[in-house]
Amino acid sequence: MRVLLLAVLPGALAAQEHQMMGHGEHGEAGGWRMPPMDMTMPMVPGLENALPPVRPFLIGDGMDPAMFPAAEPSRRVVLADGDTLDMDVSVVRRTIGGRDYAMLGYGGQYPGPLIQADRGSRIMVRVTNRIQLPTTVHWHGIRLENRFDGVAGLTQDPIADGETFTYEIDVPDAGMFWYHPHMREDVQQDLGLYGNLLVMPAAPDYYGPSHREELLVLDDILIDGQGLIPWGEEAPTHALMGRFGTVMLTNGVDDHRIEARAGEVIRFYLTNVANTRTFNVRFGNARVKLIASDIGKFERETWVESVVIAPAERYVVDVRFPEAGQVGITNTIQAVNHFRGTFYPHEDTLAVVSVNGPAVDDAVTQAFDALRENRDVAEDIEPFRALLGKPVDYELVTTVRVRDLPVPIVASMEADTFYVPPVEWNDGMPMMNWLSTGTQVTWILREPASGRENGDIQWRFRVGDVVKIRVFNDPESFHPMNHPIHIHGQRFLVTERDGIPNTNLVWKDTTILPVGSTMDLLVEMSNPGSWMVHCHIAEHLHAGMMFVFEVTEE
Ligand SMILES: [Cu+2]
Repeated sequence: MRVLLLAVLPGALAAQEHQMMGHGEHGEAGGWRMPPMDMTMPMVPGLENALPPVRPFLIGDGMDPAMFPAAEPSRRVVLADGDTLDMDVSVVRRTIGGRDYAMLGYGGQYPGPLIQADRGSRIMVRVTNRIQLPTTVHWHGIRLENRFDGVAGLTQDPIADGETFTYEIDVPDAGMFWYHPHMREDVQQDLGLYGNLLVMPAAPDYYGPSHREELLVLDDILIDGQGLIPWGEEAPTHALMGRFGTVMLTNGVDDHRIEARAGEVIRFYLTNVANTRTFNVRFGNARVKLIASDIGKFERETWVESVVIAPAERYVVDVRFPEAGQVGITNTIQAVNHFRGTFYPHEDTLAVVSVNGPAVDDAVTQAFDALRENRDVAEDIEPFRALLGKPVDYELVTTVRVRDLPVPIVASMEADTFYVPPVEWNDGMPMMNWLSTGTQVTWILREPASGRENGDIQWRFRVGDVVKIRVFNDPESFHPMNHPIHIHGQRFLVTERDGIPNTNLVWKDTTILPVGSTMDLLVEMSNPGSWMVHCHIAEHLHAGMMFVFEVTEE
């Protein structure tokens, strides 16, 4: 297979690597510029002048970013039962790496306002659209009333420029949730439309003790020396692997800093809002305790080396910083070079923690050493315990189909499947990925039993049904990739992966399916309506990877 790969790379690799730096001539053709590429990744011959077959799109195109108001850092808004928040969607100026960009913001903030509400309350968010793109807001992971789920064309009409839509949001579960558009997420979410919704538990000791809380909203953005790389107007670019960024953003900035004291226990709420990047988050030499995920706590706390967080997932960890000094919060991965078939260690800094004195050593510091068993979670799961081993009700397979891709891409990709990693931690083939659009690539959720795919899948359930769904990520497909699978409006348990039962359960709304892997999801159909199942890689979603199921009242 390597032979075929080299056959489409005539000439010495070394010679090609010298072509890597200047792709300026691409700037003319309709505003497309080739995304930056790593020096170790050669250009594929035959693609030197290729462009994505869609029009390039930038927000506020041609306008000086100075025309737009500067976005402000996210602020916390505490809403009591019945309160309403007014939040507009607008073009804002953001400064990243010392450069100004026209981007989008909720309430003029980056990320959008941190909305805090008590579990069991109902809050209203009145969204006014002040951008030319139609939009909606999806309340990710919240088991709310279907008509407020924010899915354009399914639960509501798009909110047009100048229009307002009021979301009434019931929050039945404690945890960290988030909100984002459910229209062209690959563009709108990437441009900054995301924020957290923190639902506070009733019990004061729901979590163990900590000194304080920090949010880590993880994102990346694709920028070169000239600015933002345009998005595809009619369909997403980067449809094969999703749009990986070149600059890491934590809470919307590329230089996030946190002050801490030695011995301090900080509770970190992690949310991955990136289009496609899965992060492997490490906290240097600090000890990390895994507490909770999407919809509440784990059955028991565990010590972890790192946290793997796929797009749209949330994790909650307690971290104790042992001593004074600088600690990097990093994305520590095994990157892949698809041309060489090689893996190499890579680290991105997501934030820097400055740990200073005087040291803290109080009851909270001491309590950190203990791991809690969460009896409340075990009791909540108890009614489902007998169903964990039930037979599979429905099966899905993930695969991909391509048409009209340039021949060099197809040839390289076919060669490439020889060393495809279970998780694509980085973009190991930036040019081919960029050139593949949603017009050429169809990502598929296929139901083998019916032969139906994506929107043709027809599932109907009743409230109270508990359904086991097996999902298999076919490694033999043209270009397999990991998929974060998201189910709207319900909660599920991952009962097993690759035949190994999960012994520390947690309620989820999104979970990652690596290449070649099989996972079983036990879904509680608790919420009536029309709900989506989809891959949360924004480009995969807009390359077809979704369907709708119905849940009806008794
Ligand atoms: Cu996907």
